[in-house]
Amino acid sequence: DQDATHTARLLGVPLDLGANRRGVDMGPSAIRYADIAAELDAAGVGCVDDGDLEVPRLETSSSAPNVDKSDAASNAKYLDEIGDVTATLADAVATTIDDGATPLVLGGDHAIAMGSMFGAGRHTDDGIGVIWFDAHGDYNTPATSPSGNVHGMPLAAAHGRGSFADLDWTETDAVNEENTVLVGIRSLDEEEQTALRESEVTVFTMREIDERGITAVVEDALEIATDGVDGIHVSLDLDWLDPTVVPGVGTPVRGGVDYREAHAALELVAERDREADILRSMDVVEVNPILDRDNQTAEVAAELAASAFGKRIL
Ligand code: 6HN
Ligand code: MN
Ligand code: MN
Ligand code: MN
Repeated sequence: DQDATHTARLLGVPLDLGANRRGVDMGPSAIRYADIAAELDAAGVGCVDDGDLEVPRLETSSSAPNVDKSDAASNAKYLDEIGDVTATLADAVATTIDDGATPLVLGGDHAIAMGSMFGAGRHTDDGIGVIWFDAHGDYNTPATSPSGNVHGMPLAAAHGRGSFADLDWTETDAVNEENTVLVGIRSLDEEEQTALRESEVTVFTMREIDERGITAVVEDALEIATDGVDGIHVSLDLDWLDPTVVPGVGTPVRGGVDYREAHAALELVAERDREADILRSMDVVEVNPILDRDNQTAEVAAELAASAFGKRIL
């Protein structure tokens, strides 16, 4: 008997303007094809599919990337277009939560997490915590990013860092820095490292997982993320896992968690949610079907989302 209490609402965001490799725009289709609805159903979770958000496409977009390397503040490709998508997604996520359901946002590149977090943070008294499962920190700002790709910046945007504080579409009050936890990190740019060190963010690198094991680390992450907040947003970048398990990601980094560790982590999220109803929203991002083999990365994405929403073996 499954006792999950959520209704999941699937929201596809086929955005790829935040990444340097094409293909993640097909992520929502691939995850649906991997039968995420059936996975959630097996978890006893009601699932409504709200379809895909309309997003600007590179092919039909008249605008250039808008990148100006000489001006630190505008070193972010397609930031205006991504800002529009972010604002639309934030509204959709906030409305879904107000309706009593739990948004499960399917990416798309990781830039979309800005919309998820801004929406999840609305209408809260004490703000939200975030658990960020990723190989990367995604803590660059336009001024620090070596690539100019916005998918390397969403968490810094949520904390209102750098020039993100000045943009009218960012909502930076509700995502609490001290309740933000990165798990499984193994690739940080130099200035990203400095920013994280000086922040109140907790970073559990792969080293902590090696030393203490995934369950101890995720228990700690949950403790920190849920402390005094109205709920948490869980952001799952598929490149968190080892590339041997998930070939279909655009920015693979060796030495990630394996399939069982990933499941254990997301099952712990579900367990804590059963105890204390902490899960406010989730996104699953960076699935790139062009680089995938037999849709296995999308299948892993669907399975891990179901685990987070309460799928149990017994
Ligand atoms: N992701 N730190 C690199 C950058 O370009 O800023 C990589 C970012 C990867 C982002 O995987 O979501
Ligand atoms: Mn990543
Ligand atoms: Mn990421
Ligand atoms: Mn719950």
